[in-house]
Amino acid sequence: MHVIGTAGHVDHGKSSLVQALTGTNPDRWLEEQVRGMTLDLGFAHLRFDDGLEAGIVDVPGHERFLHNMLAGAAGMEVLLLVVAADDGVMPQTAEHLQILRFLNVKRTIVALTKIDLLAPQDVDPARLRVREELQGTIAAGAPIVAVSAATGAHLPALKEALHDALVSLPARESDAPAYLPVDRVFALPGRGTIVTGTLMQGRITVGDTIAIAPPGTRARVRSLQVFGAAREAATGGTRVALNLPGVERTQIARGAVVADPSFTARCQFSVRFESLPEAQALLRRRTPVRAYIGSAEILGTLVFDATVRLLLREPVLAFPGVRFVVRRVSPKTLLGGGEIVAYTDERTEAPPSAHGAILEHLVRSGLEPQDVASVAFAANVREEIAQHGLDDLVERGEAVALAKPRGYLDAHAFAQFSTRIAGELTALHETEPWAMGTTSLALARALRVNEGLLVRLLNALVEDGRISQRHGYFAATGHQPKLSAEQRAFFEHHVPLESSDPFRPVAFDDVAANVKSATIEGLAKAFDTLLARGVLIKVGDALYRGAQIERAHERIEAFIAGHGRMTMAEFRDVLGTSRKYAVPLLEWFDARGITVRSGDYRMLRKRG
Ligand SMILES: Nc1nc2c(ncn2[C@@H]2O[C@H](COP(=O)(O)OP(=O)(O)OP(=O)(O)O)[C@@H](O)[C@H]2O)c(=O)[nH]1
Ligand SMILES: [Mg+2]
Repeated sequence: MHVIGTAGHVDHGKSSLVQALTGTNPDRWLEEQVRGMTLDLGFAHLRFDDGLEAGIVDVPGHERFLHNMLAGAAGMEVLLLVVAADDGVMPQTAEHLQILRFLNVKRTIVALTKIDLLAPQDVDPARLRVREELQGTIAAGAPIVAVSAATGAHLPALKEALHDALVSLPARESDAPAYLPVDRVFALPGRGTIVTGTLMQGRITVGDTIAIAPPGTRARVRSLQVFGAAREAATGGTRVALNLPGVERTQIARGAVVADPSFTARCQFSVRFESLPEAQALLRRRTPVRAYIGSAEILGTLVFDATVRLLLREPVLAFPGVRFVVRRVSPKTLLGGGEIVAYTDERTEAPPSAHGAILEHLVRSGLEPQDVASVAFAANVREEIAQHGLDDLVERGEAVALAKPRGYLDAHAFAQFSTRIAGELTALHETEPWAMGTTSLALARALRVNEGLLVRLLNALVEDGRISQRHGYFAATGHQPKLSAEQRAFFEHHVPLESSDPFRPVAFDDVAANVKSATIEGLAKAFDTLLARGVLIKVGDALYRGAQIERAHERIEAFIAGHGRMTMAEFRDVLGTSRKYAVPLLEWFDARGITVRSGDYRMLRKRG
């Protein structure tokens, strides 16, 4: 059997179409029916005249409920993409398609619905437009059936298209071990806990012992239903309800997996990962993510080394070939998806309990770095065990180590903080493009955090390459200060280059006074930027342009190369300047390790 899944923009008519096709309203919650909007996954059963059957998973279109759509998306093999004829392809139509390209969809049928709202002659143009808008997606080239759930027009044609798609699918593997991501859990009086989900592969028979993870327990299947009817067994591709007595309703939730007991839950996987082109700029060597695997949403880190690894905060029961999707932690931008290739942890169970206690302590501490002693105390373990656990968590990308003094933070708190910092810096660069960035003190004030702590956090961000630090200023990575036209004109005027006297500087104090009295916006910061970047250089009381210093440097090197050494008088003559400027300038070169003094002479400092 196979599962059909709906997808499409909010209000485009997905649930209405499922009801029209099956007679079941997939909006099973009262709130959904009152609001006329799908909030959570809905389920229905499609029966064909020839006895063929399929399960339908209906998803919410509203972007706020995308996590629910994701919980149902992995089970879909036939996609019923619903596009309202009066609206066309909209943002969530596109987003759903992007998600599904990473998962298990093998056939797509497009329902161009609500055609009763269009004049008959407008239906074909609408179909052409949608065909064009779907170019480059997994729905490109899919059959487009124009229908109306309201009038029932062409529903038989849609049903036939779905039938064709279903029968053309390869059969699911039933020899494989059972794997069923749980999407619904409820309890029935006198029966106990019932879980439902799409059996992705394998076979489950009444009486089987199955593993449930989390919580990592086992249970016996007391009874089993398919489409509301009791069965002895179910095979891959079937929507199944399992009665699991002895398992508390509260022990198990959507996201859990019911599977063959030979499987164990793991935290670390090597993966094949494909990023969405527009998400590439958001990926770092270690990128905190929300991973969607089966019906679960789990926080973790995507690590790009020689291979790509997915390190999860909680163990998940998955195995090579299982597909996944990842989103950013916040905002929840879709990043990409892929397939699990192998396990990379030898751990067969959840991480040692100390890890959990350590991480919990870090999570509770938020942005307050914790030292080993306080972690050991909180987790009630010896310090060396705490240290070992912390090192492991850092390696797995779940904790971040800060220096001076050594301290540890929860990686997700740190990631959120780094998003805040990046936002603050970007806003700052927009309002003051001429500034190098900002100081830790100014940032601490803006963010209302303690400066000492902030500096440690900033240093960790710099080390990660998430922000940059130059000359005491913090800036977004890649920020290049740019002066305004007025600022540039000011410095052209006040620090002139005279061709008749190319090494003549201006008095630093004069320029500083003019900067102060001028009314040009941001001038003082622009001045700082020019000094920090060496466009202007202060030597003693004098202010030079960087280009002048560079040329002076060249002349010194050329002279000493020819003469072996150079006196102060020679230096003055070479530059055609006066002693007043020559002395501080040569001392400046001494201080930078370009020249070295020996008695009355300067030589070039030997390199290396
Ligand atoms: N005229 C007309 N209205 C329709 C048709 N199909 C659905 N509608 C109306 O469109 C609105 C949205 O329909 P739903 O089926 O709830 O849409 P949905 O895609 O399931 O919405 P979400 O699940 O919230 O994303 C409702 O008011 C329906 O009555 C149709 O074929 N013709
Ligand atoms: Mg709906």
